[in-house]
Amino acid sequence: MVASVELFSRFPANPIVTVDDLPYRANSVFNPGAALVDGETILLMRVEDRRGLSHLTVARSRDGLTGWTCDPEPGLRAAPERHPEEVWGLEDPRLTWLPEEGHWVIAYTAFSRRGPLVSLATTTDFRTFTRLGPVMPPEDKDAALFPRRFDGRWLLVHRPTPLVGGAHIWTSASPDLRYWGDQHLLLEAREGGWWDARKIGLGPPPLETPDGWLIMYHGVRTTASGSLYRSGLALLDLEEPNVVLNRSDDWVLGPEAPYERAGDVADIVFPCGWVHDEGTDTLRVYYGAADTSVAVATARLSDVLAYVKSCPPPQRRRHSDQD
Ligand code: BMA
Repeated sequence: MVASVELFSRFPANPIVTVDDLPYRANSVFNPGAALVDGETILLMRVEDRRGLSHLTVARSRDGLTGWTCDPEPGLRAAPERHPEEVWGLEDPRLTWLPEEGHWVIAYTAFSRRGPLVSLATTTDFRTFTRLGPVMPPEDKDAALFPRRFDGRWLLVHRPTPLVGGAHIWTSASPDLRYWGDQHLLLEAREGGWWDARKIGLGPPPLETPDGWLIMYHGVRTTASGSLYRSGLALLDLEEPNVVLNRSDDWVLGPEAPYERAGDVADIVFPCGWVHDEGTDTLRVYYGAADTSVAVATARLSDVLAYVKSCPPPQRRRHSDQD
């Protein structure tokens, strides 16, 4: 199914946060997680310092589009003396509010000597943070938690990278956010010429809608001049989120604007957060542009759902679901 018009509109004043908006010197700011806290939109942004290592810094805005103020100091910085897995920094946070626990969970990439892995931390106010520690061994990234339990267990979406066979999106379940099992292959990268061949990863956390869990994921296409990062959509069953109902064949957001096409890493859009404004039915997707700045695109959630529901069910390449 092809959407007749572009679903997402770029905010005209993009990029909304650049390195010049930070109150301290850094190289770049990108790939933010997003949260709505007391009506204020919070971005937890990946900031790459002038060593090349990343930490996470908070920006706040009343309307989620303009008037961003960045905190004077990093919110969450690597602590390699206590957490050796963070030796090369913290990257790409995704934020999920857990009503049952009364706090946010941040799933982020800790860049260890053995490669990137998934770590969790919690916060209530985005001022103080508590680490839960690593939950997946390397190489594994692009993780986010569902906001509630299924059959008594939390569910984490993540993207391990095996030596062979491409990098696909999996889920793992846990009774306590600490011990994880029951791994399930959720969504496969396609093959050959597809925009999402060989390597995909979750974007923002799954969004609960009456039609199912909406997910946005990035797909990577390797070309002679580098990688192209674009994003597509899928819909998961509301009560059995390991069941994929629909998947877009087309990407819905790809590098087009100058700030997405040129930067530290060219031709990257990398969404890590979104906020749904129920009053206006507006979905705001926050993404890193060219690994250099933060941008936002908006859509009507009802249009996005109508589109994804018109997409076909996913095709499995193989019939055994764990190979
Ligand atoms: C991925 C991650 C992202 C980055 C993207 C494009 O593997 O490292 O943080 O935005 O590559 O460089």
